[in-house]
Amino acid sequence: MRRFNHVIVRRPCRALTEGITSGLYPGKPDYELALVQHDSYIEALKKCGVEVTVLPADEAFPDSCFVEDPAVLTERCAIITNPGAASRNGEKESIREAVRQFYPEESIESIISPGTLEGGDVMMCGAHFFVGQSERTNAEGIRQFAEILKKYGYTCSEVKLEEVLHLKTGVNYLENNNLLVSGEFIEKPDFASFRKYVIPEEEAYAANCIWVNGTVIVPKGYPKVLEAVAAMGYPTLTVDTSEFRKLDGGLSCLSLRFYSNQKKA
Ligand code: CIR
Repeated sequence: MRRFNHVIVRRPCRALTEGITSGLYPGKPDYELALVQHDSYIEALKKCGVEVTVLPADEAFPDSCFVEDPAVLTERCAIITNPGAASRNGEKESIREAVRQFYPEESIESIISPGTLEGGDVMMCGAHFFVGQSERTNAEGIRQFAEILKKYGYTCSEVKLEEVLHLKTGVNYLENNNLLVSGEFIEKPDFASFRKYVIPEEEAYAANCIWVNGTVIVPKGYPKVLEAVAAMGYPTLTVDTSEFRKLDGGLSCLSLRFYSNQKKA
């Protein structure tokens, strides 16, 4: 895996308290605490050796700090998605502006209606991408996504979701063939060839860890997952994401992690 050199994040907005939630983790996010946690998240990313671009808060979109969903950034192209959640669909416009700084215009692609797709449903494993068909990502979105990926020499396969919000809510790739799996993904044949660590049910939220340049960032408060990831040989960092969890958001949702040598001034 090539190292990531850039990360894009967006500051949480005050309207965060009105973000979409399944209610699985009850309570309204505390905006001030969310800002403190977001600062810690940025610090952890910087420790992993990436340059972090911090986009300003966007009050028009309560969930806009979850930048992973309106774009998928690869080494060869950027794909602006078409979020399936109506209140989030407009996030794609401002993320496109941010992405322009890092990708030439001809390699910025888009998913268009009636196709929908959210980045949380996309898991990159080398040159192969798993895509979840979910309430946010539909079959037409996946068809368009696969066609775009093919153009750039990537492959893609679909995973049907039954229970969780996004694919990466329940399964995450840590490179070196290591996969964290929980719930509905434990037995899926799609992931049979990976070395799997099965997340204990009571720590299901921590299935959403992120690999950043060899280090794995684990959400704070999940000792079994932390121990397991360390036992796999990874240096670890922890970040408290309690306020984002109330909106079903995890570590991956809060950033776009990618390689680009194109940064414009
Ligand atoms: C939403 O429901 O869209 C947000 N409240 C949470 C988004 C989480 N994003 C992700 O898993 N990639």
